Amino acid sequence: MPTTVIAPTNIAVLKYWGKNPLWEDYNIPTKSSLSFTIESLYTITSVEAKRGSGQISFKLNGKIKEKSSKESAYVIEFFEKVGRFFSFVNFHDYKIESINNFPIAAGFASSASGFAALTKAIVGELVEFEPICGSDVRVSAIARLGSGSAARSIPSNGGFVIWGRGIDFRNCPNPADLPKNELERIAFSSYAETLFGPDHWPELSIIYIEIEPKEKKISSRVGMKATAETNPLYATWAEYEENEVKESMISSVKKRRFSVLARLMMRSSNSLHAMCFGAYPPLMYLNDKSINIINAIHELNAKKTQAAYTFDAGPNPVIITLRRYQKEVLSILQETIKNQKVHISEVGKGAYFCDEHLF
Ligand code: 2P0
Repeated sequence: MPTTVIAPTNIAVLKYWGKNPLWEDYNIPTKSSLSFTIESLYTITSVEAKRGSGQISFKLNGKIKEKSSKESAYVIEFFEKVGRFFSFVNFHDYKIESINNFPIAAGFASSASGFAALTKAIVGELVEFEPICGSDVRVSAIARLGSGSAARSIPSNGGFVIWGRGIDFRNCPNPADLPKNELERIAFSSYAETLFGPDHWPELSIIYIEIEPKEKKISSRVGMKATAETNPLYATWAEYEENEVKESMISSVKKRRFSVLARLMMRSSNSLHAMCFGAYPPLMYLNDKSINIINAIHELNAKKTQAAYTFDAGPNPVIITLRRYQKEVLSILQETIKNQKVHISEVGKGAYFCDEHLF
């Protein structure tokens, strides 16, 4: 029988955008990020491991993914990285099946829930992980090797999550120079943890709008590298968010101060897209509908702050509001964007094991 996990996706309000150049292979970020766990967008993954030589079969949303496919390449690369630290992983064959309940790669962080579900299922399936992965901290750092944002979908309590950068990208050792134990210590120093569970702020409501379900042209992985390498303001921005924004945002959530959170998160989203536009050639993930949403929300907030938007590497907005404002926010959104799919969710828990299997 396989091991099956459901992992929700997460939406960052303080964004991850760029890897520590020396630790790029390990997805160690240049800066910390903060996210909410989204209850209703998730991946379900079943994994069965048998003694073998590392053969992987991977089915995604009902279709077998050939070895040459981009999705399989990511999964194979992930196993290779995990196998560097935990060699027993290399001595099994894996049957993997995964289903997402939302569009892939359109800026709704499918790699986050995908790699979180896969990691937790592998850890649950291989008994050798039992003494190693006693807490979510280690599982989160392993998920990070697959995709950075996946680290934030692991903490079981979900809610409002911080993914710490672990080391400062401007002053850190080169992994090539380190003995194995030191390399391991640093590689596992960047992980995500729940700061406040989903019950902390039950009034929060998350609205996401599918304005563009198609796959984005430039992946986050490629886009963040281009931004870090070609935007001369990049390092200053990363340090600014790490040192000047992070604590204020945590405090706004701790005290449930919606207007402060709203301002900080909209500014963080805007500055991410400004960073992208400042890359060369410029990267543009937003489209005219995204801009209309931004304008409509600022207009709505002119009297009283009722909603805040955030955009990942795509044009689809995720809007955070309070339940008492939800009706008005939805009516503004309907007027601005007609005939688009609108979904509403709550902040939820993190990844968990499930008894219903996909095969
Ligand atoms: C985030 N995004 O914080 C940011 C905001 C997109 C924009 O995390 O290369 O797919 O696999 O580590 O995790 C998307 O980046 O990138 C992302 P990899 P990932 O949610």
